[in-house]
Amino acid sequence: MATYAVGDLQGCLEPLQCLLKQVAFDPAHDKLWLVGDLVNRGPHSLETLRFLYGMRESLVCVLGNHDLHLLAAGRNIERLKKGDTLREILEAPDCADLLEWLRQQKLMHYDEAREIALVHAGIPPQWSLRKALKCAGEVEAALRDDNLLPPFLDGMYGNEPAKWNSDLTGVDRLRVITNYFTRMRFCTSEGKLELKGKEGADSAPPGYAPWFQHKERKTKGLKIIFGHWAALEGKCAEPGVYALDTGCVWGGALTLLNVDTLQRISCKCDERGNAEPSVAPLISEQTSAGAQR
Ligand SMILES: [Mn+2]
Repeated sequence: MATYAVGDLQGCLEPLQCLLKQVAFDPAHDKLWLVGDLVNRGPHSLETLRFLYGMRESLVCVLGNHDLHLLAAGRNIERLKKGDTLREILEAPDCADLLEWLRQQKLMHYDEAREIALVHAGIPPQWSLRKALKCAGEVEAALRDDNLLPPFLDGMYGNEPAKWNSDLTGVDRLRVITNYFTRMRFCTSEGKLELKGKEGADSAPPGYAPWFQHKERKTKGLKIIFGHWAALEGKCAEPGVYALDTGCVWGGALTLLNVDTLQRISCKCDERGNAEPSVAPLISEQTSAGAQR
């Protein structure tokens, strides 16, 4: 019985299958945690979603911004943008089943025994574990509620409010929670978001820093696995914080992390997000918590 976490798939099925084969993944006994962004941009979004749906009993999945975009486009196909590769899902005969499964997934998973959290983008510095779980739960409840889902999906886009405030209500409240969990990279120590920057950790605008780097971050001591930030190239110097997006869809690699041993395996990808067959998966050990170079 092993538990693995895998980085942003973005419709890259080949490298996922390559890695699962490499570790002899057994869906009957092993668990796979997904950091979200299962689909979009890559070559096989529909096949990836079907593959995951077929092994859903073995998965723990948190949603990313692209997954929420798929759910919103499922309500209104006009929301598809240039570069999106989601149309094949929306036109598939099993679309309803796939999207119904997707909306049941979480924004944050917490494994109590291991004291590890799984999120797509991050947890803002001003939130404790308890607060983060409570806020994630509010969005998860909206996703599962037939009456709350449409106004949430219609109103979730946008960068404001930039900062959490417990007095927020309605869709504004859900939007800032969603932006923290699924889009955040840089913020202030009070959790004011800067959502434009996508470059590396050292490219923060003045007054901002990567969410995990703030000294007073309330989830210090908790292990956190996250994706979303391909420019980090899987590197995060913050102890106990594990970056898993290694940009498979951008000609990088897909990375699988053994949650218990912290061993990483990567499958190199070509610029279309397919596995490069000539390159054997790279295995790297992570002995100390944190620094992964
Ligand atoms: Mn993302």
